[in-house]
Amino acid sequence: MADAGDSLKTLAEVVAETAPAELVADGFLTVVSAIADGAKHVSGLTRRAGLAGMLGDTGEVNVQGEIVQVLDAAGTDAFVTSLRDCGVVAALACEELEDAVFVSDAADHPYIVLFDPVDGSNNIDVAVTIGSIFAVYRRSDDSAVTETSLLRPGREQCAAVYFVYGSSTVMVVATEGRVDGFTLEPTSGEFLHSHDQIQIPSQCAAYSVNEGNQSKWFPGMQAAVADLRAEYGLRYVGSLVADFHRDLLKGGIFLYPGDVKSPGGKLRLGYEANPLCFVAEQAGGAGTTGTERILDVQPKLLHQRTPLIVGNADVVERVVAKLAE
Ligand code: AHM
Ligand code: MG
Repeated sequence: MADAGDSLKTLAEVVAETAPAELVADGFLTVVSAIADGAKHVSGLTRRAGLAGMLGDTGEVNVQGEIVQVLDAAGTDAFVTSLRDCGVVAALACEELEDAVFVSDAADHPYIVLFDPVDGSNNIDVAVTIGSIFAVYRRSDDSAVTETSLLRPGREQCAAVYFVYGSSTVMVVATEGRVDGFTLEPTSGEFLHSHDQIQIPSQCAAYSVNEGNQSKWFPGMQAAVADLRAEYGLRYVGSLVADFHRDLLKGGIFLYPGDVKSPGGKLRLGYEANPLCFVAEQAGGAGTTGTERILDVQPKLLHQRTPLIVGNADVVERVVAKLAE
């Protein structure tokens, strides 16, 4: 029986045809392929986690103060290796590593990548959807790359990529004005073009927040979520990338606010908020801290955290207005 996948374009074909010409000329396909290769490896480990020794933790604590899961460490190794060795990445930074990795200052290494290798680590051991998230920048000039070169506002991203390792493995690639989805065909190992030019649906279908934190929220956020609760259903996976992916395809809003315990929020600006807000904006959505567009925040620290509200633009606006009351 013919499979629908037989007629679908590959990731390489779509990127070559649709990515901005100046990116393609500068090796963009090489970066995207390096990211995809790492993700295929992580997807394979995820699918047989309990058989491949990928459950449990390493006993170590990372720079975020979080216990490192075995898959976090394996994912970090896979993506650091594929990006460092791909030949066009100047520097990279990862949620799991305290320091950035500097690869080359040569002009033919024009890309900088910030990433979360395994998002939703708490869900690994219970076989719930997890993912990986990437922010891609072009160097602003040919001068030596330092940690300051990595502290870029999200609006300067040239692309953002994420993966969900869920009921299928899906890759989403966003460049200026365009978002496409690709599904991993397990037999050939190819990502095939399954979601053409994604736009967030105009109707918000659900809100997504850890309601267990309600007592710690500031009064404005309590009022804003009460407003959402009165109108929408609740969906919360507890893996940001999975919650975001559902919102992108079905309409929705995701919130992880600051609270009295962590006023600066939990999620990371560079590895999580910036890339997902870039995707959201290219798909017609919006992302904010509550007072500022996420993509305009000037990072001061590599591992900076941020409050995050992202999804349907009109509903994000409604939350911002409630917070300002
Ligand atoms: P991480 O697994 O990369 O450390 O990400 C943090 C995760 C997000 O995926 C998710 O949205 C959030 O933390 C869930 O937090 P909580 O368990 O506090 O609701
Ligand atoms: Mg994460």
